[in-house]
Amino acid sequence: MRIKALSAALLFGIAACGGDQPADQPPATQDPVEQAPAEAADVDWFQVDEDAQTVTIELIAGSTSANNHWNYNGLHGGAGEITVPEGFTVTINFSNQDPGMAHSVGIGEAQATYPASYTSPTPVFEGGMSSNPTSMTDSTMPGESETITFVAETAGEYALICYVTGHAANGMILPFIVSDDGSHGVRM
Ligand SMILES: [Cu+2]
Repeated sequence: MRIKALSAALLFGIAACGGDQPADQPPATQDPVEQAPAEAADVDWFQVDEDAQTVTIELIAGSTSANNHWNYNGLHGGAGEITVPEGFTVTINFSNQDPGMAHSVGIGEAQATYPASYTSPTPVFEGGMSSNPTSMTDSTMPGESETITFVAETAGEYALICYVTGHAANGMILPFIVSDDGSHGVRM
């Protein structure tokens, strides 16, 4: 009795040649758009006194026309970042240079998105909010200024927030970090 071995058949594949195939296909995976990391900036509106443990910030709402004037020192939409050391006393000299719109400022928790309106916001640090911050007619009006002072008591990620209806949701916030290692500065 013989066992017949089967030989494998050799198959020839014939590749179809379409001819209308685009020459340059997009790559299967694309690198994410790289955002330039924020860099330490030497700005004249941020001053630290290490001995006195104080920070003084000159903050101008509507300093430029960016974002329909709804910006702080030209920054909006999460751009820029202020860092102050935990325990330092922070004074914000706030003024409104928007030609036609009320603005305010208060220190609140950082959020991925900000609500369209606020009813009675409270600052995370006592004293860290301008007067009547939600009012379109009685917050810090064009040409007005106001100074607020608070102690940055607890390290964490916060934001300076404009509480006038619609402003924070439309980007009128400025990231604000309280560091636990003494670091401070502005990145943008
Ligand atoms: Cu505003």
